[in-house]
Amino acid sequence: MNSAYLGLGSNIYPRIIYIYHALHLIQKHIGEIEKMSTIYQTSPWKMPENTPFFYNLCVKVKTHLLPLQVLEHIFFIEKKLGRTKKTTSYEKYVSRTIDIDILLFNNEIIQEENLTVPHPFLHERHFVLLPLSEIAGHFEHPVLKKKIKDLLK
Ligand code: PH2
Ligand code: MG
Ligand code: MG
Repeated sequence: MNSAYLGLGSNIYPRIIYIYHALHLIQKHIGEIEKMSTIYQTSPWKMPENTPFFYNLCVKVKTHLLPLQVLEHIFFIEKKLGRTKKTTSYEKYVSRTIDIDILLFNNEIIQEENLTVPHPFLHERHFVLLPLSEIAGHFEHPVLKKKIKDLLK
């Protein structure tokens, strides 16, 4: 059994509805949600002025799936919840109904064409570290070799 830590974010209204819908689909298609953080309202990070505020949270999911299979289900869920535009490297971030990111997958370090785990910006983002520290504070970041709660400081 694998442990996947996922980060969720929404900044298109009704944000809470998109988040609950996503949680339901994660349970149905990826696996049991074992832990869930507080849902925080956060200011948009590296996005244009006047971008609506986000709701962000993190969950721990128990899954039999492999990382790339989890990613496939995430794409399916994001699409089902009306996510239209994916950010690409040459674009700025855009508002979204739902974004689900794989933050950590067991202790694994993964470098695939379309998937990097741990998430490459995890340690830079307060909106990820704050909820993640609630459910994985003592988890050691497999690359940086520091606990999540210490990365938050
Ligand atoms: N996601 C981004 C870029 N900026 N800012 C906040 N507050 N929350 C997010 O989830 C977020 C962001 C790219 O995925
Ligand atoms: Mg994201
Ligand atoms: Mg994403």
